[in-house]
Amino acid sequence: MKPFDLSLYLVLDEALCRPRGMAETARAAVAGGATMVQLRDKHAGTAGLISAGRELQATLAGSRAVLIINDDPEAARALGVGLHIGQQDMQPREARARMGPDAILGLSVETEAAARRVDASLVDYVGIGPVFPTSTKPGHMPPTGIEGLARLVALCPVPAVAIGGLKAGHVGAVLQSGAQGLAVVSAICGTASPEAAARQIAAMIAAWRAGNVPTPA
Ligand code: TZP
Ligand code: MG
Repeated sequence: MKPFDLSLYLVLDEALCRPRGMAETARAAVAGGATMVQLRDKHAGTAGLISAGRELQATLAGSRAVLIINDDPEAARALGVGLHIGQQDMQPREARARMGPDAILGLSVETEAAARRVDASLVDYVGIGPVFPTSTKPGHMPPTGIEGLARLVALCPVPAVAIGGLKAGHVGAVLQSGAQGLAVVSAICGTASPEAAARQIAAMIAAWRAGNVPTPA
């Protein structure tokens, strides 16, 4: 088993992290309980991702948070971290061949057809969504809703993290669906306190797992 924990998965958005910056946002979120951090910057290019990734690695050194790069195997390999790909990116087989057997590989899944195609010998986890409409990803696929999320989770042969429009108040419904965690952008990036925002979600996840139904703030 590769060591990763999908409980609270921060996806960084460079613009939403201003003026604090992605590294400080990630540091604060991890201090608050984020377990994974994905560097997702569609405009950065490989050199930009490697440079931002190095800063994140330095900032997160000593924490248990796992770093993942979106859609750039060359940058992920240079950094020695995991890779997340979407349905429009390279095929999982090619991504796995480029990353080697030990790297964490995540795949976005939006539909039942895509869920049925997930190959557990290639992919380590799936990101399912968007669960709800979100302005963070313009032009996204139709939202799954919580029922759709549960259906897709059940179809996927690997652990799932839910994404899209998720806030602290969704923790119970998301975990009830069978997903192992919540991936969020705006619920942490660009909030007044990314640490407090992460801490609130992480506390609700812990409470739900302990059998206490969390109450939305
Ligand atoms: N993939 C599906 S929805 C989404 C991504 C990257 C954006 C989620 O952003 P937010 O702000 O958590 O709704
Ligand atoms: Mg992509």
